Amino acid sequence: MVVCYLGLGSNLGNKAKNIRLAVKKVSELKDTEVIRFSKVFETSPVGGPLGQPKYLNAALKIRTKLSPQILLKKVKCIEIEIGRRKSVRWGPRAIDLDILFYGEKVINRKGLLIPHPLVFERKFVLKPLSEVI
Ligand code: A4P
Ligand code: MG
Repeated sequence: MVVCYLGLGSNLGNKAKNIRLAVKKVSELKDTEVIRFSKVFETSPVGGPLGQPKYLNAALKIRTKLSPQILLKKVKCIEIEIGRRKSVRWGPRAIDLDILFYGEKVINRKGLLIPHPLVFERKFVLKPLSEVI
């Protein structure tokens, strides 16, 4: 089992419900358990198109036997199940699920960067993360 941290963000639709549903779906993943869940914070959008709605952000501490690639695939599936559609970079989304850390692994591949880029610069990631670490 590896300890991982996930970042969650939503700024479309029923944001609180989207976050709750994402947590439930992560907890139902095979060989994975949720250890801690942060409070949900309302945050102002950083980057992306002007005038996009405020976000709700949260973080999860999980333990998993899934490899980083499989975990990425699973969280991308959860995003689609919750109604995420293709949008502009950093644009509004029903749910965004990012793998912030995967144990102590550093991964630098096309399609998978761990630690997640900009983690250390973004208050909307660090605040919830600090509650579950
Ligand atoms: N990808 C690479 N590494 C990872 C990883 N560690 N975890 C790839 C998850 N995905 C990873 O992501 C694009 C591609 O990144 C994926 O196909 C995956 O293979 P995406 O989620 O489809 O697109 P995105 O979210 O628009 O891009 P990105 O770069 O993940 O953006 P961020 O960093 O997630 O920022 N303001 C507030 N207040 N709150 C927010 O939550 N979020 C963003 C998006 C901008 N502003 C925000 C917030
Ligand atoms: Mg993302």
